Amino acid sequence: MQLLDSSQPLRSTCPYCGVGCGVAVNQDAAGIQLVGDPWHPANFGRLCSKGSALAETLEHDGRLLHPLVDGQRTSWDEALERVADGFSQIVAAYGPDAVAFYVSGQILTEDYYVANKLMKGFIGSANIDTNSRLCMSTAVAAHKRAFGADAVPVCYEDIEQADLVVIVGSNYAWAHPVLYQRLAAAKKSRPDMQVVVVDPRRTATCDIADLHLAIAPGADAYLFNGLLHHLRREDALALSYVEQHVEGFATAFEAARAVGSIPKVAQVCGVPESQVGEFFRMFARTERTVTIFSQGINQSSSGVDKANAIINVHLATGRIGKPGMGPFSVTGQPNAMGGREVGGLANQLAAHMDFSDAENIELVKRFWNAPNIARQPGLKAVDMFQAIGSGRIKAVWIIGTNPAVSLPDADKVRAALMACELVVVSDCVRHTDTTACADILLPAAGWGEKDGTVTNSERRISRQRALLPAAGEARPDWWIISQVAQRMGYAEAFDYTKPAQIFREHARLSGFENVPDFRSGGQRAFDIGALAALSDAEYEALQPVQWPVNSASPQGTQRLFADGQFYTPNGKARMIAVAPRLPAVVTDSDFPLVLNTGRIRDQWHTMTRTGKVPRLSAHSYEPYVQVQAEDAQRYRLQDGGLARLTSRHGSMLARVQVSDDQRPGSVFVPMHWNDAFAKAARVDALVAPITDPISGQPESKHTPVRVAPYRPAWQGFVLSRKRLELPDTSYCACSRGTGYWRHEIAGEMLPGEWRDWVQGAENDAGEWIEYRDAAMGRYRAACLQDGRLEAVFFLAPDQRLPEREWLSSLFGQAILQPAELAGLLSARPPLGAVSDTGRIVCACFSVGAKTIANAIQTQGLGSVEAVGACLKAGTNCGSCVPEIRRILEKHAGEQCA
Ligand SMILES: Nc1nc2c(c(=O)[nH]1)N[C@H]1C(S)=C(S)[C@@H](COP(=O)(O)OP(=O)(O)OC[C@H]3O[C@@H](n4cnc5c(=O)[nH]c(N)nc54)[C@H](O)[C@@H]3O)O[C@H]1N2
Ligand SMILES: Nc1nc2c(c(=O)[nH]1)N[C@H]1C(S)=C(S)[C@@H](COP(=O)(O)OP(=O)(O)OC[C@H]3O[C@@H](n4cnc5c(=O)[nH]c(N)nc54)[C@H](O)[C@@H]3O)O[C@H]1N2
Ligand code: SF4
Ligand SMILES: [Mo]
Repeated sequence: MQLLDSSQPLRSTCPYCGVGCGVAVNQDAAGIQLVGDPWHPANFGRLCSKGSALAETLEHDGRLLHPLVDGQRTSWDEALERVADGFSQIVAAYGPDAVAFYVSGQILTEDYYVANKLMKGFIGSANIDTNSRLCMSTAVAAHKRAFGADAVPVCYEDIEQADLVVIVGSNYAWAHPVLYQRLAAAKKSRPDMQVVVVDPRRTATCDIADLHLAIAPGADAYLFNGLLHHLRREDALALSYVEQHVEGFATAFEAARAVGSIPKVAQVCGVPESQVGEFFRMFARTERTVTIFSQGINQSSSGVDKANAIINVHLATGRIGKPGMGPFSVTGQPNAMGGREVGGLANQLAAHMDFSDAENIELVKRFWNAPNIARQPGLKAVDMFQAIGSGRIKAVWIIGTNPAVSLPDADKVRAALMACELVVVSDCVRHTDTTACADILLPAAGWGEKDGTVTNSERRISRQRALLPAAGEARPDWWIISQVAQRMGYAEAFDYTKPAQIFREHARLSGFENVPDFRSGGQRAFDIGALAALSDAEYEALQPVQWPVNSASPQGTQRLFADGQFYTPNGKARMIAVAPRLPAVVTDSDFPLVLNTGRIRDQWHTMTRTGKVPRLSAHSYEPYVQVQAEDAQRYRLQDGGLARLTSRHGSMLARVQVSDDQRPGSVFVPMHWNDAFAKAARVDALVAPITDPISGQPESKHTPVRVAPYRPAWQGFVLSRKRLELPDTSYCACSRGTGYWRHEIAGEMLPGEWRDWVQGAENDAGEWIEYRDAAMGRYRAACLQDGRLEAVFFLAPDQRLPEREWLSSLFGQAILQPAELAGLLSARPPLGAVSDTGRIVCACFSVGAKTIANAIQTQGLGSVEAVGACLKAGTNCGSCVPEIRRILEKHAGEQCA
């Protein structure tokens, strides 16, 4: 692989989370080297485990390399023609609302702008929605209600400058690792700084928490209403600020008072009174407070109200617009913000304008010279897929997202796509659960191959730059969409030849008939008018900058609302009267547990990129369900056994992890696994398609389920150089190791003869050795070729199987030694071999839990730093530090040195 320019480090932005870290990429004799960009203001050189493994995702294996129509390779011309014709014909026959785009917070602003313009200005429907509906739409709606615009008040420095950081419904340590590290470093240097975590689970984020409120699922609005009431009683409000800059206080306060005082709040939140009291007192006495919130708030049927209950306490205390304070909705995807800026949600129009104002519609129509401007909001994601299912929408183009995995009620979503007349999917990857439903597949250029901009959580616009030539015939999304638009008859409005041209148009629209200073009548917060005149060279060299960037703030804007003026008609912020509600569907005797879902440390969403990287797949290699110990007992679930989870909508299988991090009555399952990596492991098949009435965001965190032990006829694992298609398994989870694939499997049907089954799966003409214990139902086999290990199979009637670590290490060898061969089928390493490292904790240096525990015990290590000095674990990206500390806590006092 050869960089486009290897004479100097190329700078770009990480394509994963909304922290938006800068990266610098170089090439030397050893290959492509990628490090954190020391100059980028989001990360100052830091990267997390995912970011630091980016270079390992660049190989072309698994990529979609050519356009495919009905599974057959075609030319771009043919494929684009087919898409344009398909959409045009359906629009002509059934009207523009019979088609839809479903796009993503992972495409670049330029891609997003073009897709939105085509649907809303030219096709004439607002049926373009995005996976941000599942992610940030709640925060968008709450910001608009409170501030009159979707504008994030704070910047990253505020987190470091705060004296109290409240983290609500966010597993910051795993989902925004570099920001978490900035916070952890600030707390270390200022130990008086306090951190409170509000989350039903004990997460890695609790590592630095002074207080963890393990709140009952969905109860957050009671907590924040209770806080508002408490602040009033304690005379801790900024009443003169409220007087001058806020409206709606009286009704918001009345609603809050209904929640009652601390004992009542504690009861409904399921948290000890003392903890609620402690939190309220901390909040009351600490002026510099930042409240971070994320999917534990947003993904809820009352998410908008919850977010406003949080914003209310900041407005009532005047803690906004000043250093070290403010409500902070952190964004998930790298360009969640960019999508909001172009107006890519179905209820937005463009550049912070929506359909509520006829003048805005005329303004956008004039600017685009649009023949068919949409005048009504389109369908939000969940409704859009229901309309696809009912046949109301007949053609859909999916760009940069994997809805067959990530939307609620995912089995229905998949069925809807299978039945839809025309499904076009643009992706970088050939085989995903969604590409499996497509009629036409368009190969998109991936990260490192395309140029454009993204906006991070603190409104900072950064460049993603092309580092490498595109794989195969892949093309950037903006190009693909523009080509289709041209073929639909809109040649002039979509004659784009480069992203800089699109960016300039987008910047111009943001400033079009907008007054740079909103205090003198400008209405739109999003204004980057000052960037409209960038030359191509200036765009190429664009440095990270925070919007607004206009004639009033040509260098960008670090913090909003410093002067207490908001984007509402009278300039005042609005407090909202919130009547708290619990999750829409409650548990009952059939479905007695609450299913909570979310992220793990080293995987990104549906794993299309992170799943390719061995060191990111070692920390968690199987879908799992975390269950609290008494619940495990009650439902007869065994740690390490398999379980079936069932809701009213679907079911799945997962490995049981018994853990006291979990609240009784609540279970947690990662959102990541899907058919491309597992069998029967899509958690969204279970999630109810219930949404917030204002934002349309699904309640992905609180689905009632039951969990029962799953006892298959046999279980086993296969380690193999190739990825295998295994016959007759009811459960399978594949993960990539260094030089091999790991398959954890289970099945209902015992094959007549294991040898045939095994050799049918690994159909290489190798040399086979086998061991069978018919009485115990155990079978083991290995395939070798010229002394090199090709595959091992371990099959048993239950989960009692040997550790995989030593066996996997044998794939690193060209020839097995006699002692290794002798121990192979008993999984017994020769004396002195590194055998069982345990589950990998440190992804950067591949250090396992058992190695760490062992070093703590034998060498008397007493701190994270000591573990780092001894094993290197935790010394690179730092993502594993919370886990190392927990291992230390567990083994404290066991030292035998
Ligand atoms: N490693 C990794 N990082 C990522 C991503 C990834 O896929 N992998 N994805 C990115 C994206 S797109 C997003 S949106 C962000 C999401 O980032 P986060 O929102 O931090 O991640 P989640 O794990 O979805 O959920 C956060 C927490 O909400 C808690 N929660 C559940 N119910 C409740 C409740 O009722 N109240 C409260 N207070 N908490 C609750 C969960 O237990 C969970 O710990 O992460 C981004 N970063
Ligand atoms: N149960 C449950 N469900 C959830 C969530 C949850 O917490 N719980 N979280 C929700 C949230 S917050 C989010 S953001 C979604 C995420 O869910 P998705 O968006 O469905 O997940 P990804 O795996 O990120 O999908 C991105 C796809 O785009 C492809 N891709 C990458 N780069 C490009 C590009 O440049 N161009 C194109 N055309 N394709 C590209 C990738 O290969 C991949 O197939 O999941 C949501 N679903
Ligand atoms: S925190 Fe990690 S995933 Fe997020 S942008 Fe930075 S390096 Fe990428
Ligand atoms: Mo997200």
